[in-house]
Amino acid sequence: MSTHDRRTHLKALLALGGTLFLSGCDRLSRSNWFPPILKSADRLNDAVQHALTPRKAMAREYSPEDIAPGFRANGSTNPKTPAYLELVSDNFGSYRLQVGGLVQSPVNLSLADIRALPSRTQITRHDCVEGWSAIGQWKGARLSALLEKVQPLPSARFLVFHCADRWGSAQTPYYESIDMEDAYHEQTLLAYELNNAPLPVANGAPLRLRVERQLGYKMAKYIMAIELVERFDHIGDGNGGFWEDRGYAWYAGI
Ligand SMILES: Nc1nc2c(c(=O)[nH]1)N[C@H]1C(S)=C(S)[C@@H](COP(=O)(O)O)O[C@H]1N2
Ligand SMILES: [Mo]
Repeated sequence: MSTHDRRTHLKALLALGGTLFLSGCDRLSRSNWFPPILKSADRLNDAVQHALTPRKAMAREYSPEDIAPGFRANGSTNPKTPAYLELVSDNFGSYRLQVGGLVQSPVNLSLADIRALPSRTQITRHDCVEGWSAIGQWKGARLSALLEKVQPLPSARFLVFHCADRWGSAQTPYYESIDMEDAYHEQTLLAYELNNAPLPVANGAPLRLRVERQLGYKMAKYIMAIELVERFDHIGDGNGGFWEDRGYAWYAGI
């Protein structure tokens, strides 16, 4: 598509989106169309990106021959906090994933519990905003299966992932968030295996998010807790993630 065609196409889609929004208001929750916190131009771009790429579409999957020989690690590669080192020392036997916030039934799951949830295996390409990509095979629990277990309340709009690693001298916690649409996507996983082996520490052991329609920084590693929230302006600096608090887009669609 030429730039001109793309613009025309986009305008048509936005007009259509507007009409659907007005007429579909009662049927669809508002968040299906716009993130509820429309506080910057970024949010408008998110809506535009939604219009251009249907969010339910599947990310491309690859074949075993495409798998990169060594999957690169980036960002934190070992949280090294006393609590995390203790988990590593007993091979994550005492690890518990806390899931709470706006849910009917909060849970506390061991890795065995998580492995017992319906799973999915997929070979996908990871794209980092810093300009590298790597293809890997991920196995993990479907996030939708976990949501069925905890029963989100109607007010829940986002999932916030709280991670074990801390950044810089201020020891700022890494965190990320996604909306319900991405959370229920078929390829969205809580991954515990990379290339047929337990997830290495460098890649986020024991559990990391795969949200395949977005860039690498959304894929929280070292997940310790998942909090369902209606808004995230009280968490960190209020932009929905560690890198978002440093200027990156909240919706990092690819
Ligand atoms: N907890 C945590 N998650 C994180 C990061 C991090 O530093 N800490 N880095 C992000 C970035 S920028 C990328 S590209 C991927 C890297 O995943 P990998 O180490 O498996 O390559 O993890 C993302 N998730
Ligand atoms: Mo990244």
